[in-house]
Amino acid sequence: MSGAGESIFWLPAATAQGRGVDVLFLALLALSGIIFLVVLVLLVTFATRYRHGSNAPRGELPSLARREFEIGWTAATFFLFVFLFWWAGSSELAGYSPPQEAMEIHVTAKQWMFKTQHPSGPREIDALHVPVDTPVRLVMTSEDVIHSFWVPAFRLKRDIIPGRLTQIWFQADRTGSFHLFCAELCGTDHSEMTGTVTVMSQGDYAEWIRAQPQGDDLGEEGRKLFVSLGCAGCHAGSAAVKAPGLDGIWGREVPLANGSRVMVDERYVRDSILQPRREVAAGFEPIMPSFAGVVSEDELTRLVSYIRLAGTSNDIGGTASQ
Ligand code: HEC
Ligand SMILES: [Cu+2]
Repeated sequence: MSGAGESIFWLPAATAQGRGVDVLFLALLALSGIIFLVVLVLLVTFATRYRHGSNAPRGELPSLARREFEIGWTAATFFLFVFLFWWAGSSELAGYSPPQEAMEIHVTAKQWMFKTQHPSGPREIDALHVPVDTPVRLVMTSEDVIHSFWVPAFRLKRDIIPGRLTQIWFQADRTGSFHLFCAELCGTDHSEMTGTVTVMSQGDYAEWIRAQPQGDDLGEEGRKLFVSLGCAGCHAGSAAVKAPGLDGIWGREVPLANGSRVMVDERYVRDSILQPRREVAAGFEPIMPSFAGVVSEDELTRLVSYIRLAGTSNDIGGTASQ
């Protein structure tokens, strides 16, 4: 909300990605400006030179290689546009591939607030605290309608869609607080759906996290749900029902009954819980009930975290007996 070089015309970018967007924007502006000027000058020149009654020559056009001229400018424009497409496309695509080590924050949007949760548990409403110079991956979903997560200073905007997980990532390189807006008209109080992203030094962030009320982390909350919703009754090693063990499946490819293979990630686990018939694991009966309408988005996030972490903590089999 404050920073060096700020003016009413220009909000300085607080991420490297953001500065890349700025360069692209300025380049497009300059290019359009140049083309506008060239067209304007030619228009005025010709309109004056060939105005009614002027004695400018009006005979045959000079035979100066007209075909080459046409081919030349058409090709030049074509390659210019291909280059612009590549430039904008690659900068946009970079926003889809977060670095492996990125810190993961869960965002759940609803009318009319953003709820965020840190990997170690702390939650915030309409606020997000993150450390500077650290890649942060946002895994987002909505409890009701489409919202959009927009931080102008990061040049970052992505829709948050009910029933789906969307991701973006950023790495802030300046500390400070920055506006967060919902950028998708989502109902009466859409304009009030705002918040603040606070970028802190690494030390301040560690201290901030320590000062938060200590709840369970996402994985632990997920473990409790896994037991209370009855998942463990089928999926635990000791269960009488024949269901696949979920321990360590995260990030692996599993075979499906239809012969294809699928990567176990957020999308797959989510769909397995909500639409178990869609992708049935090979060698198992499709007896898992759908939990659509039973588990909330928040609960899904926790279950997914639990299954992901179970690969490292190795405790899915043990939970049923507890
Ligand atoms: C009635 C027993 C039963 C219950 C209850 C149950 N599941 Fe399942 N689950 C299965 C069976 C059987 C399969 C394998 C067939 C299939 O993919 O539908 C499966 C598949 C899965 C898969 C895909 C695993 C793979 O290897 O492809 C996931 C993830 C999963 N369940 C998670 C859960 C979660 C989370 C819950 C609780 C919210 C749950 N299940 C509740 C029986 C159950
Ligand atoms: Cu909204």
